[in-house]
Amino acid sequence: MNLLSIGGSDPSSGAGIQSDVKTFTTLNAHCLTVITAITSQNTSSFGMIEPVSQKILKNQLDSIMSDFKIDGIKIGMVYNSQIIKTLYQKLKKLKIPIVVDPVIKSTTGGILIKKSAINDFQKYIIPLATVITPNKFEAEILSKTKINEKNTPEKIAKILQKMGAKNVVITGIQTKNNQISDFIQEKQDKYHISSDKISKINHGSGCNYSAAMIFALANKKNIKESVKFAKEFTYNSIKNAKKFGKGIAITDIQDNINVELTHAISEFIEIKNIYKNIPECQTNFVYSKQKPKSTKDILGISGRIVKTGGKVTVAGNLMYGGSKHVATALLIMNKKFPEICSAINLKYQNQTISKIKKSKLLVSSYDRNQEPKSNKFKKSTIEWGINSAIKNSTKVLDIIYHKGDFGKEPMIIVFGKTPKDVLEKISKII
Ligand code: PXL
Repeated sequence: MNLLSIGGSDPSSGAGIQSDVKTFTTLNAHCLTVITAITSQNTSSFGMIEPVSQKILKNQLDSIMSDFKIDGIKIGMVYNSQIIKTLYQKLKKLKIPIVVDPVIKSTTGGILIKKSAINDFQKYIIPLATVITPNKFEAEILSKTKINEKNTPEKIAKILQKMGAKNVVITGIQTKNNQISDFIQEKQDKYHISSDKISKINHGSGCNYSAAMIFALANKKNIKESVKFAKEFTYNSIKNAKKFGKGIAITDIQDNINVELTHAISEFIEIKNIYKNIPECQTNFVYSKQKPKSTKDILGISGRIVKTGGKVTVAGNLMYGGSKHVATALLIMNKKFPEICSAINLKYQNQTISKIKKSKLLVSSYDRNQEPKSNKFKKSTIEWGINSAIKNSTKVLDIIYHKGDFGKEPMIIVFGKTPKDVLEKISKII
């Protein structure tokens, strides 16, 4: 997948083009870039801005657009009217998702768009937007309206929609009780989405949000799914922010493994009635680095996915070494079938077993009663069990189960190449 980021260069690599290269690369998309301006800035202060010439701006766009099939575009910093008009001319006929991140001011106080260009921004850039992602401050400037009891987020979003944005996401609209909520105005629908807030002044979170958003849209996710994905991605990037320089922290993106597993876990817990598939010993969902040497190379949930009544929640954090049992099962499986890097354990239920048998998935089982006594001191039962279940299999197995033992709960483990692969298999058997 090719995603194009159009915006300014930030030499601190906290925001702008450099940040988007990191985001798209982490998400396994190829990042194309068109630079509109060069800034000088660091984590303490903002220096100067030099917009690029029209000639090189047009040339960059032509080079990229004549070669690549572009799946989505993010527009960030556009400093002046000339840049804005050129972008409009080159992009107006495209039929791919475009996320507009209307950046106005940097955290360190740099003004990223000329005041004289705001009208042209409204006229030419906003109509390009499949989604526009202003924060509260940017939404107020663009709509020339202060958000208050009378002028609700909905009213402001509708003003931006009238200017031509198809969907409007106003971020950080309300923060209370350690929650941060975004307001979303789709064509027909409107709603808030809240999530945990981390109070950490940072450089980069706005760029992370809009870049993750275009990635999700280009992957055919709908607006709500894309907002959720962008929020989750940004939450993690802020949580992981580091003081690389002397000033404020720069958001940091974790490895793919973390991003993919986090996303899959949030999809898993939203499956209807999924609590019925959580065993008494709870569930872990794991994802391994390539060629894991031990469970320390396998990411899992430190406190597992837990069932409380009809609700399912994630307890603890994702940690390498965060799972013992499911990670051990995966480790053994991966030794024989190195492409298998993800696994989850589910409650043993007769109805699940019969669905597994009807599906095309490859399944094997082991009987804990068959474990030789001599083994119990050497290896864990699960290690012995998985080994015996895969011993005679030449094909990659999708599922392994056991029926329990005295005082031991029976269990189903679903394996896959990636967490997404595991989720697809789960959807066939529950
Ligand atoms: O975060 C907005 C942003 C976008 N693009 C560039 C920036 C900044 C903030 O500093 O410098 C180039």
